[in-house]
Amino acid sequence: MEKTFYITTPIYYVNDVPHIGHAYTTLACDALARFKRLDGFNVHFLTGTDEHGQKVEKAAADAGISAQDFTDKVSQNFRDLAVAMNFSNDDFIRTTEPRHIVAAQEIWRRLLASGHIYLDKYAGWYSVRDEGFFTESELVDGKAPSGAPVEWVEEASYFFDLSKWQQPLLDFYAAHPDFILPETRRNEVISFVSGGLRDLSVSRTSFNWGIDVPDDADHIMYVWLDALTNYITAAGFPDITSDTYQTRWPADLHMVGKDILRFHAVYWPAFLMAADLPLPKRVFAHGWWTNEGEKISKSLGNVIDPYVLIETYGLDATRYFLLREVPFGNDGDFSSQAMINRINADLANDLGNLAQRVLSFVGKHCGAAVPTPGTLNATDHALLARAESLITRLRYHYDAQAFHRALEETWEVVGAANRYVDEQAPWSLRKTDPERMATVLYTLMEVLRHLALVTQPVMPQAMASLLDQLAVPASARAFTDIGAAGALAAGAALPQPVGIFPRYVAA
Ligand code: ME8
Repeated sequence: MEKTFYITTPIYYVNDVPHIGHAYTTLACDALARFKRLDGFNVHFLTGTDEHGQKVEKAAADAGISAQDFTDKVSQNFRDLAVAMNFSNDDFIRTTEPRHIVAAQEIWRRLLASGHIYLDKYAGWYSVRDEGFFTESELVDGKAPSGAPVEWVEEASYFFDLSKWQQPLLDFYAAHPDFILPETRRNEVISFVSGGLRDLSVSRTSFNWGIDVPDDADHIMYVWLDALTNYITAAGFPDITSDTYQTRWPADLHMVGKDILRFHAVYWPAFLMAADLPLPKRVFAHGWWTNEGEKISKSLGNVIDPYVLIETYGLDATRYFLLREVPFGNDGDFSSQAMINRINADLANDLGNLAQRVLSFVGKHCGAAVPTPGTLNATDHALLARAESLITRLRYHYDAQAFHRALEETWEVVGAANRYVDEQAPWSLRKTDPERMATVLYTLMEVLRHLALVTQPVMPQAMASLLDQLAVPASARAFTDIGAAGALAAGAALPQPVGIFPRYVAA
């Protein structure tokens, strides 16, 4: 049977310009999507924009244009970011698209028909920034827990009977211990749900920018019910008998920031259960970045612009840093010093230098062709075996979204290869034992090939360049080429080597 993998990012609010936080979430998904493709999965990687709601309506009004024109314009910023970051998403969904409006209205009809939605009146606090409802007791100093201002709302509203889903949700979490990760976040959700759930207001009447509630023109759908549904829209819902839906849904992974875990791990599964649809397999909540120790915010003016990072440090170095520096799931602090340290130590020094030394030596002294190895000794075999077996460990780490661990283990092999070069000193074997020199260099090139193959998901361009320099054909860069299957052919001509990771020198 074909192996499939459906992975999603949150859909981003279009009122914001894309910043490091958005880039980070999508980057993590991109690395995982690329890993799975290389590992033979049929991957569907979805991202997009969340375009309805009061927040976007306000932003459009402030910009003095219609909400539709506004969203058309700013949604493009997120597509542009995907190109700049070299994201490999297969689809980009906008909640204003007809396919999504059809899906959102259909899930509404299902919830209504099954008796889980009823008409009443809402009176309570609303935070436009969070697009969330709060009770008096949830407020902190008169604000939402996120610090966002709240306003009093009283209006006719449809409600979803969330209170009835407490036990089914708790049962589901218990039966699927990996549904919410990391574990600390899972515990937070369980304790929140255990505290009891209130029915949720799922329609609004006091503004217009949203999807119409079917058969009741006075109401628009609550933006989170609309937005969460994007994940099944892109899987082909409501055509649930289609091959597309059958192969994609349920999703393998919803990647989100910790700020929106409750929507994904409580509301969304409850909506799906009520609509009699399967639940996604996992929701992973990653942490938040701060900037040089400070919370990132527009008002502080310290928002990190991904374009500036790419321009300053290079795309692949930026991608590497974001996934290597912070244990995935934890909060992390961005500092330019930490970035420079990573670039100069891990990339320029450890991997870059290793590749450069080996390739330029082979270029000069082995006729710019893959050397013909003699018999490999135990040391050679041991190093090669480490490089070849990395994939088993990396599968495990990628499946746990532990990107930092995957990179850490890969760099342990980089370290072992550097020690091997120093010990074997191929440069001094040139005169004394050229056959042994060829064997050592061949072993090193094979190790570099493996390092490049498994690091492609994080640094696709740099690793493509390294594989080009090793004369690995484009058709031999999947994980099935690990080991003897894709071994370098002795005698193959090599191109002129070029550095892959320049040292960062402050301007
Ligand atoms: O919440 N560090 O959209 P949004 C890390 N439209 N990640 C960050 C971050 C930071 N400092 N700031 C933002 C929404 N993020 C809804 C989602 S899904 C059906 C609807 C990331 O534009 C993180 O992934 O506010 C967070 O969850 C997301 O941006 C919020 O994006």
